[in-house]
Amino acid sequence: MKNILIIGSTGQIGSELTMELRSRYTGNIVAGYIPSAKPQGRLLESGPSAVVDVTNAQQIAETVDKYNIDTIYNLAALLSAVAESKPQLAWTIGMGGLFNVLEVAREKKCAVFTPSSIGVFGNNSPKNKTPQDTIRQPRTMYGVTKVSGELLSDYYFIRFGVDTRSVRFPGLISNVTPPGGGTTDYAVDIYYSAIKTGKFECPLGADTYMDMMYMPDALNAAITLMEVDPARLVHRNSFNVTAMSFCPKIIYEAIKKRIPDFEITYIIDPLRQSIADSWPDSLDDSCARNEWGWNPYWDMEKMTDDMLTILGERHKKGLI
Ligand code: AKB
Repeated sequence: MKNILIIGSTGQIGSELTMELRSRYTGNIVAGYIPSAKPQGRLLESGPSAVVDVTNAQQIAETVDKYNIDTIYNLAALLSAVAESKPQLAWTIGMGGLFNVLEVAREKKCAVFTPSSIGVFGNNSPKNKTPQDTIRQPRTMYGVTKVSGELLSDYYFIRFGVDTRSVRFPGLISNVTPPGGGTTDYAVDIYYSAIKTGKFECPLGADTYMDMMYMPDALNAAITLMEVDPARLVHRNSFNVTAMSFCPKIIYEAIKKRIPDFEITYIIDPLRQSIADSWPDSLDDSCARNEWGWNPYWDMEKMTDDMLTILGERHKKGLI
């Protein structure tokens, strides 16, 4: 049995991770949310939920006490592009929020998972097969909060023994809750556009490579890492993980094989393009593979079949 609090449970990762945790564990799997993003439907009905704003340490502590929480998944964050338009808020949520979570975890002896990102890397990092331990000098507020978050999480482990663990997620692709304000979002939007209109305006150049992952693998990564025997971990905050690397041209061609009339035009968004250009083309995730058995199931072809099938069915029913 486990008692888990998910902060940011209605977001892109949270909405699926909460359901996955509820399917795997008995105990209180509490969906933490802010009042403007209340859980709906199955997320609301299948387990307890509570207002938990990550910037409010008292709310976190009270919920941890009430449900006897042993593990916190801290998913609250602004994604990379939107963080550039609201850098102060990105810091308040990303770092202020993490500090609150770590302090509560220290006092109440919880384990903590906080997603990091390929955004920790920058123009000075090796571009291909970017290693686990290398230069992390991002020039975005998102990247600054993620690097600082990794350091702070390691500090809480070394100094206070808080069981902090994390992965550097690449772009996440899902057919459930859409992302908002990320640089990799095009790789989700392209599937919706293919199904809904047969046309896509791509905000990134055709040859812009980045790492990506299908959501079921991402959920598995987070849960597997939190389950593994800590004696196996050399690293903690944070592990490179990846499942595939592609550029807009390649994903367009994969969709066009299945929808021959699909069209793409490139209308570059300079902010997203400059962020994408500063991120790795591909990651080396061998430390995650060796230390806790990371091994993704979904590649681009399987994911494309699944995305188009699921979105196609939902479109026929008028749901998207
Ligand atoms: C973003 O694009 O901001 C995120 C990420 C890769 O961290 N999806």
